[in-house]
Order: sequence, then C-alpha cells, then structure tokens
Amino acid sequence: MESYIHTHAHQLASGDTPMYQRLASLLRQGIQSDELDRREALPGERDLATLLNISRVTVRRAIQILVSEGLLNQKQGAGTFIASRMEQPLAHLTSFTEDMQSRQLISGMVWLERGLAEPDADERRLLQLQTTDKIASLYRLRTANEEPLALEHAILSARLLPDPANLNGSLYRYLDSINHHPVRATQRLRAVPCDTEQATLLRIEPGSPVLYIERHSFLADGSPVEFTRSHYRGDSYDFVSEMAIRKAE
Ligand code: 16G
Repeated sequence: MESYIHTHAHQLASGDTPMYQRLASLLRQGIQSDELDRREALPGERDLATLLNISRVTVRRAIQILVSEGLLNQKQGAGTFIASRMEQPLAHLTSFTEDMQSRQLISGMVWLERGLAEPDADERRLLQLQTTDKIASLYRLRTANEEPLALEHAILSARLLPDPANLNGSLYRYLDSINHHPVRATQRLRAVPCDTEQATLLRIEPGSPVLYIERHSFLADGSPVEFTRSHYRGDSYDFVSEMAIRKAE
C-alpha cells in the first residue's frame, strides 16, 4: 500500500483539481487496476497525511469520496479497506445458496417471514393464480460468511409450497425435489435508496443505494414458479452481463 503511494505520489504534485480529488483519483486508480492489495488496510489518516505532506482533512475528504462510491469500506476500530465486490453473471440461473457455494462462502439466512398469504392483483397475475389460490411468502435476510448481503422476498403459489414453515434451507433445492426447479427467468434491476428498516437489517446507512432486483422465473412449459423482490447491498455486489454481437445473416 505504502509503496504504491510512494511510486505514484508525483501524480499529486500538480493538477487543475483540488488535492483531495487528486488523491481520490490516485487511490481509485490503484483499486481499479488491482495495484493496491485488497487484504491490507489503508494506512491511517494521520500516516497518509504525513507520507504525502498534506493535511488530514484532505485525506479524510478523499477517503469519504471513495467510501461513497463503494470502493472503500470503513470498519470501526479496524481501519479502511478496499471493498470486495462479488460478481454474478446474469446469464446463469443460480440460487443464492449455489452462488455462495461457488465462491466458497458460507451461505446463511435469517427468516423474517415464512407463511401463507393472500396475493394482491399483481401477484395473482404474475404467478397466474386462480381467484382462490393463496401464496407462500418467504422473506429472508441472506448472508455470506455471516455478513448481510441481501433481503429477499420470494412468493410462489401455495400449491407448490403448502406448508412454508417447513422450508428450512434453499428454496431452489426444495423446488428441485418436487420437480419444479425453474429453467428460465427474467430479471429487472434498478438502484434505489434503502429505507431505515432495510438499512438496519443490511447493516448499512439508511438511504444508501441498494440494488433492487425482481426475478420472475418459469418452468419449461412457461408456467411461472416464483416472483422474488430482492435488495442487494450496493457496496458489495456487481451483476455482470455478457453480450455478443448479432451476426449478419
Ligand atoms: C436467488 C434469486 C432468488 C431465489 C433465490 C433462491 C437473485 C436476484 N435471486 O437469490 O430469486 O429465490 O436465489 O435461493 O438471484 P435459495 O435456493 O438459496 O433459497
């Protein structure tokens, strides 16, 4: 960390922008090019200020910029770290449990709600339900190595899960066991600020950006299986999509 800063310190010497912005872009460059070691804490505010011969206020402002961009995390008592982000390819239909396993992370869940409910008109349409059908409503906090990562509210027809209280682990594993594992899904993503309750559960600041995702998944015959609304922590997750050019006929 110190050696990267030493090597590149000359970039701070002059420029049109204020010093805190120059320092922020120097650190941003080090993070994005992977030249800064992700496992090491950033030197303390005072040490960085001494090293670069600038004021602590300047260092603090630069760090605040990168924290707000989600590139740095401040852990109380432990220091400032480069935020580690997870990537999920959008092309594969995986469950949260599989997704964490493939990264050698321990997937966990805290049940916030698990029961039968009356669907509203939208939910009835999305799941193609009959007027008398109920839904199984599953609201969970999903964790990776015990760190909160997402809030997930899945609904499915109660015909598929008549007794939600008995579901303990992976929803997709259960669906697989009844031969209803979805084979196709559409996903819609957008950034939203989280509310106070979501912030407390995800252990982030109220109003911080989270990724709101709706997943609508289907069986091979086109019938809907689940509709899930999730809020992923914006500071730790990247959804990555691969694109190919359309070949000329
Ligand atoms: C994923 C899905 C979610 C699904 C869940 C099942 C996204 C955005 N969402 O988190 O729709 O209900 O996996 O996970 O990827 P489980 O099998 O571990 O319960």
